[in-house]
Amino acid sequence: MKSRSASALFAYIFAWATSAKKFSPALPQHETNGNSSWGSLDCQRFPDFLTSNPLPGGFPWGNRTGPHNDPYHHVPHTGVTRYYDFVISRQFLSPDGYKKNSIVVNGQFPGPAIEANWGDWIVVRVHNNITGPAEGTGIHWHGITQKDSPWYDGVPGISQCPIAPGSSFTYRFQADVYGTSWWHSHFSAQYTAGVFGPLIIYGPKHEPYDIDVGPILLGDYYHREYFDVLEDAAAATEDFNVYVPWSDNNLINGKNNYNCSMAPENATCVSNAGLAQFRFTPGKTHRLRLMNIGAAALLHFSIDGHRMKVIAHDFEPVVPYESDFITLGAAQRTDVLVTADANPKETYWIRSTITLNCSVTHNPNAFAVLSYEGNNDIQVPQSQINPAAAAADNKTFLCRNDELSKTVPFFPKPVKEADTTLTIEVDLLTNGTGHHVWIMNNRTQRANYHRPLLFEATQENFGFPDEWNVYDFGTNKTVRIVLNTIYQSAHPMHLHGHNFQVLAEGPGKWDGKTIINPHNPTRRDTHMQRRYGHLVIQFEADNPGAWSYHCHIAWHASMGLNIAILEGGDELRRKYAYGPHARIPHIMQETCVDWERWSRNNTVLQIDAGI
Ligand SMILES: *[C@@H]1O[C@H](CO)[C@@H](O)[C@H](O)[C@H]1NC(C)=O
Ligand SMILES: *[C@@H]1O[C@H](CO)[C@@H](O)[C@H](O)[C@H]1NC(C)=O
Ligand SMILES: *[C@@H]1O[C@H](CO)[C@@H](O)[C@H](O)[C@H]1NC(C)=O
Ligand SMILES: *[C@@H]1O[C@H](CO)[C@@H](O)[C@H](O)[C@H]1NC(C)=O
Ligand SMILES: *[C@@H]1O[C@H](CO)[C@@H](O)[C@H](O)[C@H]1NC(C)=O
Ligand SMILES: *[C@@H]1O[C@H](CO)[C@@H](O)[C@H](O)[C@H]1NC(C)=O
Ligand SMILES: *[C@@H]1O[C@H](CO)[C@@H](O)[C@H](O)[C@H]1NC(C)=O
Ligand SMILES: *[C@@H]1O[C@H](CO)[C@@H](O)[C@H](O)[C@H]1NC(C)=O
Ligand SMILES: *[C@@H]1O[C@H](CO)[C@@H](O)[C@H](O)[C@H]1NC(C)=O
Ligand SMILES: *[C@@H]1O[C@H](CO)[C@@H](O)[C@H](O)[C@H]1NC(C)=O
Ligand SMILES: *[C@@H]1O[C@H](CO)[C@@H](O)[C@H](O)[C@H]1NC(C)=O
Ligand SMILES: [Cu+2]
Repeated sequence: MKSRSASALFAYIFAWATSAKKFSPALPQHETNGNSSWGSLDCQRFPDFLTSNPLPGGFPWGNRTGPHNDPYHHVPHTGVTRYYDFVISRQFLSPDGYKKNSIVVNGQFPGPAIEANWGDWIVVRVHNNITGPAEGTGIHWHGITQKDSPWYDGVPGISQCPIAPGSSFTYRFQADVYGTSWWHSHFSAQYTAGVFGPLIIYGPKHEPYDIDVGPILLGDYYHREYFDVLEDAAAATEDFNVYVPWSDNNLINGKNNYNCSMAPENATCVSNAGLAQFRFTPGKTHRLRLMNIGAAALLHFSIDGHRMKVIAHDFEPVVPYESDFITLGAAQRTDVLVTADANPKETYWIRSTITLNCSVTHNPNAFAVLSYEGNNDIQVPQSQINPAAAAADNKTFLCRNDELSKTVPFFPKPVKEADTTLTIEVDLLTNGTGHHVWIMNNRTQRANYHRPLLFEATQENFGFPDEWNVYDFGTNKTVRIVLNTIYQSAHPMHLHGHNFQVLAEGPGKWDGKTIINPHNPTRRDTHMQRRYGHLVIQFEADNPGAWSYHCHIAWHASMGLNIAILEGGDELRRKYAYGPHARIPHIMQETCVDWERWSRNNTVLQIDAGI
């Protein structure tokens, strides 16, 4: 059941769209999404800010507007802690009608939203109940800086040992930035099995709107279990269609339809399982929190008959700009405002489309249905794609983000002189045994689940194995990293513990001098490195810890496209060293003991880089 052309699929969806009238999903919510209400009309409502613990003035950040509400500084101290309980286990679900064994949190696909106000503390108890087979886990809070809590970053082999099956672990960190993000497993490629969900932190607004629609989770989806897909990506094979895995579908809030005659004979599959639905209030301005939670694909988002205004990328507010479509690489987020100014009696397609030039899929097109409040007879939309959105692929065939000159941070920060510059060449290597591995300056990365880098570094162990790919920046304050890729793939590069400035992005190698908007370059925590291109980032090394800088394509990270950054020099060792006055919580060591014990009696199949 391999390749079917995109146009044939489009014809199928079009036929389905025009033949049906009333919008009616074939499967109930609990069969598609388990205990999750995402994508249904009675999904949870999102406030502008959490009022359950009102503070003076209602807003914990008071009247902060203007340059003082830079999300990365002057964090308010609310004294409020938000508690969450996650139980991770396997469960059969049919998000797009195809029944598959998923790994989910609290029986929900996608997982539950974490919500907090800027400055709150977030405490999440995670229980690993993954059985049949059992495996480790670890949860990353994407974009959170984890200042003074680097051990809660959730990366097995770098910041912690995996949480052993049957064990629990409690993460505790401050919501020290605000805006839209997500949490996800960082154990191998486990998040692609369903271990992810939104992370929303309310903060000051720099652009007014009326209604928070909440998260819209977009991304490629695979019918095979993640470990099987991973085996392909890691296989010793010449076949490009094996080591570059094909996704089967593209989902919006955990839903889309699938043509089951494409599925294997023995699959349990229902066509027209159901699409996600959204409601607008006529005349009001809505905030949509778009996020790409997929494994690999770069995609385009648009809404028929509506314009979008971009107000933030990742956790960074931007000077607002209009856009016909939004481009999101894996792990990127964009907040948009949409005014409900179309005919309220009509329904409209919301579209998310995988760019076929950047990744391979059996179905690039995801749809959701938008209707307006007051319309109680929701029909299948007949709307046409906005012409500029239809041309999106032509504009992004290089697999890149919007022009850097267009994405201007709302809180300006000029480029400083870098104290140190690291230049890395990225390439794909077929190694001596015929496996494909990504190399960064000739090294591919592999983490050791038993020896997290953070703990080793605080014990003054410096003889790290080559395969940990460690770069120790010591006490440098301003670090610049230049990536030049000489291969055809594009990479959404994510840095932990920081947001970064994007100094330059373009074809070929960086010339060593070009900087776009040097007085205020783009900032975010994940940015596309285009095919055969360069990406130059710079960050303030103000966060002692061990931080990964990696490609967020799950299969690429698994194939070693990571470096591990050490930051802080003596401060890192002084602050966090083991010993009688250790600031690393004892639970970190216990987690390693549990993992040690479990892995002695059970085989850990680490066929990849581990993160
Ligand atoms: C589904 O796919 C099959 C096989 O590729 C195709 O023959 C059929 O027309 C499609 N179904 C619909 C409803 O388009
Ligand atoms: C916030 O602004 C409101 C209205 O402008 C004002 O009444 C109030 O005193 C201000 N509060 C603080 C803490 O500045
Ligand atoms: C799903 O929700 C039901 C009803 O609230 C509850 O009994 C059940 O335990 C939940 N399932 C999981 C896996 O959390
Ligand atoms: C763990 O998962 C099993 C089935 O996989 C389930 O029966 C059990 O209730 C789960 N435990 C918890 C604490 O959710
Ligand atoms: C369907 O058949 C294939 C090939 O024999 C097998 O690998 C797969 O596990 C089967 N799937 C199910 C759901 O039985
Ligand atoms: C992507 O687009 C470029 C330019 O149109 C083309 O040269 C290249 O072959 C395309 N690659 C893929 C994988 O489609
Ligand atoms: C995309 O570009 C191709 C080649 O230039 C052109 O034929 C096609 O019409 C364009 N598509 C759209 C939707 O603009
Ligand atoms: C090639 O890479 C694979 C996957 O990382 C690894 O298992 C294998 O040992 C490597 N072979 C050589 C010769 O280094
Ligand atoms: C990688 O290794 C090759 C062969 O050993 C060498 O020629 C090349 O200079 C190395 N590249 C880098 C970036 O270190
Ligand atoms: C700065 O970083 C470089 C590596 O890029 C390292 O060699 C150097 O020792 C660091 N300098 C200080 C002062 O830590
Ligand atoms: C590990 O296996 C041994 C031998 O089967 C058994 O005695 C021991 O209790 C097991 N330990 C754990 C932690 O399961
Ligand atoms: Cu990549």
